[in-house]
Amino acid sequence: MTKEQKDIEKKAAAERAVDFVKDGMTVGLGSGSTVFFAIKKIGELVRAGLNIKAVSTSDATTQLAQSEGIKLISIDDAGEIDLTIDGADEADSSFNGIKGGGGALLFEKIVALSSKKNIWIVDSAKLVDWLGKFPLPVEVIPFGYKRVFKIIDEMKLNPVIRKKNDDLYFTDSGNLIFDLHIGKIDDPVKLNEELKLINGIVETGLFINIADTIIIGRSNSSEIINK
Ligand code: DER
Repeated sequence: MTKEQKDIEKKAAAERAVDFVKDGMTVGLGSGSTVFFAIKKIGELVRAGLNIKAVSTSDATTQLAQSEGIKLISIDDAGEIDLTIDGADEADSSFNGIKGGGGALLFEKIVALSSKKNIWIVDSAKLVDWLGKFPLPVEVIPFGYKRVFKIIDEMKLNPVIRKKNDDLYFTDSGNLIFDLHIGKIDDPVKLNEELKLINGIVETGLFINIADTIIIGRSNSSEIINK
């Protein structure tokens, strides 16, 4: 699929997800190129009178939401979030997925876990039979990161430290990302548990049992699947 075709599907899925946003809601805004279309649509509706509060998952989303005139509140002021709309890098038929391609996995997971309902919006290429073709991002604190790298390397999970140009990539929380080139992940639940036991790993991009609904762009239409 070309980038143009993917963008058409992303937009179709994103705009369908915005139909679930209702007046008075507190809405979690994910991050990335698919959520971009949802934030633009929500911005349009806000300017036409929709009254919502939103919680952002990244600096980039904060900037975009502010430029669209969407009222943002902190996650701690939000209490329970009614609905979060986010993208994913891969999603399987058990509604598990990989996120963090854009580096926002930590805040995205915290916002998702604070939400009554989570909708993922994806182009059709992201719906997969099994997770792992997309390298699994894990967020690691900089202190002692080489030790964490060695442990993951010894687990044969093929970590690559994410870089931006030639420099280390840092997340909005000042952490590093390791991208794990695993290939087929046979047991995502077990792998997530194993990784989270390693001191220094802050969060993994495995989102297990979090999405309630996945909206898949299909050409310029969309399909909704519910758990
Ligand atoms: O970084 C992230 O977790 C993003 O949400 C990612 O999973 C989806 O980004 P995309 O919509 O740009 O592909």
